[in-house]
Amino acid sequence: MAGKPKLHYFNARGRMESIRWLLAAAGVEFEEIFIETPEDWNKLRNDGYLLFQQVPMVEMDGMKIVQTRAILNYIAAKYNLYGKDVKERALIDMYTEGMADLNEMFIVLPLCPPDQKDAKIALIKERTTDRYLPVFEKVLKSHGQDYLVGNTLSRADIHLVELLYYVEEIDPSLLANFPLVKALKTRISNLPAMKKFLQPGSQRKPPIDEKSLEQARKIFGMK
Ligand SMILES: N[C@@H](CCC(=O)N[C@@H](CS)C(=O)NCC(=O)O)C(=O)O
Repeated sequence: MAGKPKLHYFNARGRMESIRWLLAAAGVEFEEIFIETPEDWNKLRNDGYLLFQQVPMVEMDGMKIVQTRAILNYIAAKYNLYGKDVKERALIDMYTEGMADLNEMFIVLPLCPPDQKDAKIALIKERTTDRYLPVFEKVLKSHGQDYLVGNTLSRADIHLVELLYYVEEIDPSLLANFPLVKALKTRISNLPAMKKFLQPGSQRKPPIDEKSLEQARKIFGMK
């Protein structure tokens, strides 16, 4: 029997967090191997396990999968979170790519110089309320169903709800004008697998703190 997937990354959200969310939604237990020192990082690279010398890397089903999107695509396809046909998949891909663009703004925010942080947060807020959430509110309104695509849970729902938690961390009022999106968040958060993941003590990661940021900088030799 295949063992649990092994996730190689830092003990932080970064690019691995969506993978943690998706596995949790699929009810898949996973192990985490944290890169904590430059030595850990060099060993992982020197062992030849990282196709592009980058993480995230997930060991799963006899493969060492890299590239965040490739990992997410594999998990979504394997656990039936990727639509029932190519048309549903196209919708899921469109929604997911939009979400990935917004998520990227959150991922790079901690690396932003302090004097630019307020402007970046303002841009995230504007994009959230003016570009992304109106789309998902409209989609939900257009079909009146409980999930974004095909009236069934897909990765699009999971990625959106993950993002909504980040949006609320910067300003909970940003969801105020999106009642259907808010209801989706509640619905997904109440699914048993998600409920478990949202409990304190799960493998979900908090916002990165200065100490972890410093550690990541050291590992990569960043200034
Ligand atoms: N396109 C890649 C980007 C991965 C990436 O930039 N990973 C960073 C850590 S979050 C990394 O490994 N940086 C080291 C390097 O690029 O040398 C993905 O989505 O997986």
